[in-house]
Amino acid sequence: MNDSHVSRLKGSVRLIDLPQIRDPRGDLTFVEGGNHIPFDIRRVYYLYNVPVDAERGGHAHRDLEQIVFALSGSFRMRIDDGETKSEYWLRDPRKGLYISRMIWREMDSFSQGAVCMVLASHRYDEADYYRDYDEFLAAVRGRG
Ligand code: T46
Repeated sequence: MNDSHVSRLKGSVRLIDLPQIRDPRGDLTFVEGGNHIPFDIRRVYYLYNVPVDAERGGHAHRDLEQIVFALSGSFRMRIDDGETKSEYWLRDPRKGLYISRMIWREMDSFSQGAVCMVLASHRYDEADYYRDYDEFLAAVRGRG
């Protein structure tokens, strides 16, 4: 591992804190385009009814940037830039995990009733995916 790879993962994957309005009626958090999010939001999707033993992800994106939230419950995100691996447990709806392009991600350990919401920089495009890890590694190391 060298410093350039460490800093690539540091800059490419980070937690984003959203505001929280505390209220006895229930808390409120909001997301503003052009303020909290480092890209224009072109798509929102969410995962729900996820079995606790499910494994999702297992891919990287050529261009897509995303921010992943656990709106309810919790799950683990394993992150890999081709050199450095890390993991995040998402369980706080105020904290989103920003993931830039060319980062492999895997998701597991979903709690019962977990809801994952994702803000994405582009509309869905299967051609943007690396779904084969070796192909991703070759690309990220400059051979793809
Ligand atoms: C990611 C993680 C967090 C669509 O038609 N439109 C969409 O917007 C999406 C996201 C998926 N799909 C179709 C493509 C597949 O036929 O839904 C099916 C399941 O997609 P996938 O296996 O990619 O789902 P996950 O949960 O493994 O991954 C998704 C996102 O694809 C991915 O970008 O980072 O959630």
